[in-house]
Amino acid sequence: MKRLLTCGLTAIALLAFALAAGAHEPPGEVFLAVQFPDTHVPNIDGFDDDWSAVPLEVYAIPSSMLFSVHGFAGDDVPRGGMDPASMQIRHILGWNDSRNEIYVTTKIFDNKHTITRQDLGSYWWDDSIEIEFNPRHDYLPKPEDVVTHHKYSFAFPPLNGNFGPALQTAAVSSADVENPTLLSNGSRWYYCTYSFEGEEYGESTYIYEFRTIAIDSYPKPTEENITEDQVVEHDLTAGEVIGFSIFVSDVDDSAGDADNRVGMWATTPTSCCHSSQDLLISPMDDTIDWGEPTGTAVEAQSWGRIKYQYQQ
Ligand SMILES: [Ca+2]
Ligand SMILES: [Ca+2]
Ligand SMILES: [Ca+2]
Ligand SMILES: [Ca+2]
Repeated sequence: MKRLLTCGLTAIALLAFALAAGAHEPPGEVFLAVQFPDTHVPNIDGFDDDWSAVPLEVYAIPSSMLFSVHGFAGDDVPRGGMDPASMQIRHILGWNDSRNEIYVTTKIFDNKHTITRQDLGSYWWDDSIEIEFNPRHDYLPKPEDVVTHHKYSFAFPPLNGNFGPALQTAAVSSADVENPTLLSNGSRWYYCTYSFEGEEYGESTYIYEFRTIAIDSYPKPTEENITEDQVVEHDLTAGEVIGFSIFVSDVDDSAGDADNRVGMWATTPTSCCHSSQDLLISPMDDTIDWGEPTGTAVEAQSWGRIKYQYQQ
């Protein structure tokens, strides 16, 4: 593994190619999570300037790679077949070994950002993003006794303080169990926030930024929520493959009283919700020039954030 840790871009691409033989969906494909060095862990502030060193041609998942699922965008829509006048999407995934965290940033152009749902829990009736990880990579069928697929759902800006299911407990398994309340946004387990340019509820580009500690499993909650000490962390390791999926729902014109999606764009060609894409936890990529150390990520004040504050 030492040799892997010092290999560069070419080796990472070859590794992904070699792993693709065992890929799930889409067949033969492996997506890459870029490894952030300790000196450049992204500051989760809703601005992606701290991702600017990441080569997009290697690590980004653009609109052209996404699939229409569940028919919201019409029948027989080809891969990458979204109308760029209605939506454009770019995901990037990353990870850091010391913190054992996975990161996502997603940039979405939308001709009309809509938050109008009347049922607060039905976040998918609004423009929303669903991020799923299955670090154990046990795919399907899901285990009976423990939760190993972890789903994080967000519809921003918050509506009456709510941005996801069950009043701010946005982390759920995809097994229809009660949401563990300890997994609330902003806890050490995960955090998602956003910024936007353009009209908050109109034509705009939203940037989402997300972190989560890699979770192997926790018991299925029954009548009581699980406790923090029941959560088993997954030790991310360079060169391993984990499961993930990301879904983006597009709602443009809606009175907020029904599911009026005009698109659901996914990394998977099949359906929500089972972390069915293979994600390579990439070795350190020596071809990336990360620039000067950013100091402690928590205290770092990005230029984007400073600019944003002046806009308020
Ligand atoms: Ca950031
Ligand atoms: Ca749209
Ligand atoms: Ca590790
Ligand atoms: Ca929309």
